[in-house]
Amino acid sequence: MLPADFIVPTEEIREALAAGKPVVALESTIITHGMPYPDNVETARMVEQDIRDSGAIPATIAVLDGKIRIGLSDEDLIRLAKAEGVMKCSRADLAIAVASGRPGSTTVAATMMAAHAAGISVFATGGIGGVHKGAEETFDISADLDELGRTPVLVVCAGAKALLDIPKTMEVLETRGVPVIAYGTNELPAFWSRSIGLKAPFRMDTAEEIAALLKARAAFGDHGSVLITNPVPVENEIPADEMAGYIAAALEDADAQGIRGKDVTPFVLGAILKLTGGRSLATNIALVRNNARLAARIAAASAA
Ligand code: PSU
Ligand code: MN
Repeated sequence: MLPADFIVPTEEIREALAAGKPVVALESTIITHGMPYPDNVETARMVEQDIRDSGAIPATIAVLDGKIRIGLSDEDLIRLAKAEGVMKCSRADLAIAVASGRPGSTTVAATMMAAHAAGISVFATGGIGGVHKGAEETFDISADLDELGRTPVLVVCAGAKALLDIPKTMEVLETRGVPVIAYGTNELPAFWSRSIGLKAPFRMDTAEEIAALLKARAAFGDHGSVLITNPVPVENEIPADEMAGYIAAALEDADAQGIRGKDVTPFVLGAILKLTGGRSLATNIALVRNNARLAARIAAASAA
């Protein structure tokens, strides 16, 4: 648990949580490191509205002025999107951003930590981090996977990005005890693509089924996440065979330029954006909004 004085929810979110109303957490690394300005700000606003339209209250999480903010005003959002030197905060960085006063955006791992500390149990994102290709050499495995194993916040994503080693990512999730549930499909979605030819471990078709699973997990005192993989809408998909070429080129470029560690994901997303002539951004926006709507329905079904 994080110390309460460092966590500052908005009035609306504090009241909603006290009243047991559905709240959905949102990450902010996608704003600062995942999308260019001004698409990032426009997307963040649309995603918040999608959550409201689907019956829940959005809580975008970020670090500003030494506080973990649960819910951002429009001024805060613009400040974060425009700030220089924003820290990409995973578990290891969150307290550093708080203590130093530097602005920080939260990854899936840090958003889960903050959401849990604030009492929020449903979270929507684009794609989770995972085991990078070549991890047997680099040991580059996202802290998102450990966080999913330990923190009881349900995460709705569109799958792991296909720039990762998805079979290895699935193995680590299984080892960490994270149920991976595909929503409305037997296939494992992979972010830009609805299928990469891998079967999902489990399938569920309604928000109510997922809410019932959350109750069952809580009943046996289980402390870890449930990961929902929600396929990108068909009309916004970029098929896996087409993505494979862009991903290979972007990874080669990253390697040639010596990009390592936490810079890899933002660099590769930027390179893919250029290679696809902006099409990957439209896909990214569509899948985040789709995830936000499903997360809101799960939060609402859990609160009912
Ligand atoms: N998906 C996106 N854009 C992003 C990310 C995911 O479309 O910016 C971010 C998420 O915040 C995720 C993080 O938690 O990348 C993973 O980074 P790393 O691999 O360094 O742990
Ligand atoms: Mn990493």
